[in-house]
Amino acid sequence: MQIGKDAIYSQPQQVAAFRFDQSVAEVFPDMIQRSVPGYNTIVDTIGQISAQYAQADSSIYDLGCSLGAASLSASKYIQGENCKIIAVDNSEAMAKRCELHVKAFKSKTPITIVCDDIQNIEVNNASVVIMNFTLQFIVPEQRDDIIKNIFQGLKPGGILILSEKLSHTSQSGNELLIELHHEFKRRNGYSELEISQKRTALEDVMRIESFEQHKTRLKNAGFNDVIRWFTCFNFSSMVAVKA
Ligand code: GEK
Repeated sequence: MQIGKDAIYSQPQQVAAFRFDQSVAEVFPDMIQRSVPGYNTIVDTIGQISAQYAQADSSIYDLGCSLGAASLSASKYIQGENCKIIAVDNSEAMAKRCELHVKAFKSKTPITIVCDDIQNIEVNNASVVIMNFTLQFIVPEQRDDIIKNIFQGLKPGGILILSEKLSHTSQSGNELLIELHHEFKRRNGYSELEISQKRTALEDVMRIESFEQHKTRLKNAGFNDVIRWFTCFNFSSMVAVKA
């Protein structure tokens, strides 16, 4: 499969709200690696954490799977018997490309791709649920129900791996993290125009929250422990454990 370079915002344009359409799916691996600090480390470690918590005869869900990077990492590391991975994305362009991508690999743990909204998915018999930078694209009012649904569908001892872009609670701290992230993007070849047009496109689509807000939601849903295992600038990943 050809992997293109992300030049979506390289020319001045009337910026529309960001969508995970065909043009984004085509350049997605390049886009996410140049935009999310530590993306490769996060994806690889998600596989390792999944292997540690995957229980025999259970399901692993990857909600908002895009091209299936986290699912593939989990399938590479999981050694448990009778595990299956269910990878979900509501973008048809992503799900179709994910199908092609995943087909190219063989592993003990099969991956099934479902093109649907996370909100229509009933999580069942799960030992691991992965949301790698997906919750941030769901309107905040619907996030509590999604996390509760995940908690209900997890087996005892199961986990949710939740990666998110975060806001910081003090304004000056937040500005520092934003500037460090923009510098990361510049060093990866994005121009000032690309950075600012992308920011505009994401303004209403990606509504970020602080670590404290996420932790409170996870605890309210019933999770016992929330471990923040990765942070670089304003990007973090956490593991929430069901006792
Ligand atoms: C990775 N996890 O590479 N239902 C289903 N999918 C959704 C929904 C929804 N309601 N809203 C958004 N998505 C991936 C990266 S990208 C993160 C995840 C990013 C999907 C959307 O179509 C997109 O594919 C994904 O969530 C978010 O490990 O681009 O910053």
